Amino acid sequence: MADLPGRSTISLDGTWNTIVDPYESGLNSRYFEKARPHAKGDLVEFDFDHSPKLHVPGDWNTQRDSLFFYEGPLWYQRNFSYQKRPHTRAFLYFGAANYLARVWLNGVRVGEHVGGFTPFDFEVTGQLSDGDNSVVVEVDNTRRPEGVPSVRTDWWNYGGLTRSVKLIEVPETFIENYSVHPAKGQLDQIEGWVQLNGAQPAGTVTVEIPELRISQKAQTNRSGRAEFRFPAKVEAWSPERPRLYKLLIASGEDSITGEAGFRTIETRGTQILLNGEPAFLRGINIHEEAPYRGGRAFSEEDARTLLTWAKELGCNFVRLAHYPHNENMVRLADQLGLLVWEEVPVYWDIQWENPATLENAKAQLRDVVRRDQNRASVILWSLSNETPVSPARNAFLKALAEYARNLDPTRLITSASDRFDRSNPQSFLLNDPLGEYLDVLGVNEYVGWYYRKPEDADQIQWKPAYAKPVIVSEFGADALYNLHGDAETRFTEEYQANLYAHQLRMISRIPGLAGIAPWILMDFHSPRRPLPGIQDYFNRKGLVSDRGQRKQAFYLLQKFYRGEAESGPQK
Ligand code: GCB
Repeated sequence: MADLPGRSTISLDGTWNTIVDPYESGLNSRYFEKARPHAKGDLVEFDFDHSPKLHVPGDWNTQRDSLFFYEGPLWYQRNFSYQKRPHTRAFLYFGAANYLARVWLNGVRVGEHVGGFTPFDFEVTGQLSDGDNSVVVEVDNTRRPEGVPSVRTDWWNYGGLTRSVKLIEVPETFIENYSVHPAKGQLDQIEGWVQLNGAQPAGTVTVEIPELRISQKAQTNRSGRAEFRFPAKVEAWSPERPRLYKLLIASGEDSITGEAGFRTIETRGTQILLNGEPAFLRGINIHEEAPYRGGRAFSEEDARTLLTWAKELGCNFVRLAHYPHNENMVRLADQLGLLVWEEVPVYWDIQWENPATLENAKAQLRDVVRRDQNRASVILWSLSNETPVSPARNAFLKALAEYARNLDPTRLITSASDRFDRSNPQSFLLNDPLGEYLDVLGVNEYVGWYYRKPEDADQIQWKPAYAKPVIVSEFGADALYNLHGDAETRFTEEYQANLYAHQLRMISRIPGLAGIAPWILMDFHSPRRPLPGIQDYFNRKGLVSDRGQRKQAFYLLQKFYRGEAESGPQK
C-alpha cells in the first residue's frame, strides 16, 4: 500500500528496546515471543525491557559507538496500545529497514522483507490485540553476494529501522494507490488510475482537482482498478515555477488527499524536453547522509538542508545516488522545483546470472516507482551505476529496462556508466552497449582524479556512440575542507577547484550534452576511505564538508551554473 496523506496513522517512531545478536541466537531462542521467566528457575537469556535503546527512525551505527562498524542481526522491540475499531483494517508500515527485516506482532510472524531503501507493509488486522501489543523486528545488514547491492559499495552500510514505522488504518475497502499524470507528451490530457483493495473492489472512484474545477468519476473493474483520462487546462510544473495542485480521491468509505504537479518529459534526438522545451540539467549528486550529525538522513529538516544547498549552488536537478532516498526528499523536490534522478542500488558488480538477484532489483524498482509515481520532480529512473560490461550484465539490465518501461511509460530510463573506450588518449568513445536500452546516457568519468591529470581534460573530446542525450552523472575530486596548497597537491581545495575548472570546459564540449551532476554535494561516510587526517572514513568529494562548510569548488560550480563563468552551461 502507499503511505498516502490524509490517512489515520499511529506513529511507532521513538525509543525501541534493542538486542545486538551477532550469532543470530534470537531465532532459536524465540526473542520474538518476548517471553519472561515465570518461576525463578526458568531459563530465559534475553530481556528486552532491560536492554539498551535505539531511536527509530535512525541507523544504529551512529547512535552507539560500539555499533559503528557493526554488520549483522539486531533485534528491535517496542510495546504500543491499540483500540480495535470495527470495519477497520490495519497495516504495519516501514519506510525502510536495511537490509533484511523479519517482523513479528504479539509473537506471530507477519512477514519478511529484503532491500534496504524501499517501503513495505504487512496487514496485521487479525494479529492486533485490543490494548497492549508488542512488535519485534529483526533487522540484519549483513552484506550478501546475491544482494542488491552486493558486498562492495562506496557508502556506509548503515543498519536498522532507518525510516519511520507506523500503523496505518483504512476502511475494509480502501484506496491502495493511484497515479495522476499528463498523458505522454500531452499536457492538456490528464490520465491515470486508482487501485482499490478490499472485499468489494467494484465501485465508483472520484478524482477531483478543485483548482481546475475537475471532478471525474470512473468505475473499477473486477480487480478494483479504475482508469481515467480527461482534458484539462493546467499550468505546467517546472523548476522555475513548481506549481502543485491539490487532489482529492474518494471511493466508498475511503478518501485521501494528495498534491500533484503536471509536466511532460521526453527526449528528441539528443535533447531532453521538459514541457516540450529543451532543458539543460544543472545538477549535483546527493547521498542520503545527514548534514552536520552524520548517519542516514531521514527527516524533513535533513532534506531541506540538502536541497537548499543544491538550490544555492544554482541547481535545477539532483541525482539521488545510489538507492531510493526517503520520501521527504522527493516531496520537497516537488515543492522547491528540483528535477530528480532516482536510482536502484544495482551498483558495481552483482550476481548478473542469479534470477533471484534480478527479481530483487525488479522489486526495489517497482516499490520506488509505486511510492514516487506522482512526483512531478522525478523525471529519470536509473537502473544501475558503474556496472562491468558482460553478456550477462547486458541481459540483466535489458530486462530491468523493459520492466521499468512497463511500470512507468511516462518517465525516462537511464543508467550511470563508467565503461567507455579511452584507448585513444584524446578521443573517448561512449560505447557501453547498455546505451541501446536507455533514453538518456549517464556517464561517470574521473579524468584528473583516478586517471590522467586535470589539465589533460583540455585535450579530450568525447564521442557518444548513440544519438541520445548525455548527462555527465559523476566527476570529482576529494578535498578536505580548509586544506590548502597548490593545485597539484591531492586533497587540497585548490586541486578540487582546478579539476572542476578543467572538467567543466571539457564537459561543455560533449556533443549532445543535456546535463551535469558532479560528485558530490556533501562529504559522506565510506568504509573504503581510511586515510588518517584527511579522509578518516569519509569520501571527501563533497563541495560542502560534512559540517556544512563550502569548499572553493562550490563557488566555482555556482558561477558556472549561474552563467557567470567564461563557459557557462547551455541555456
Ligand atoms: C564512483 C561511484 C561513487 C563513488 C565515487 C568515488 O564512480 O559511482 O559511488 O563514491 O565514484 O568517489 O570514487
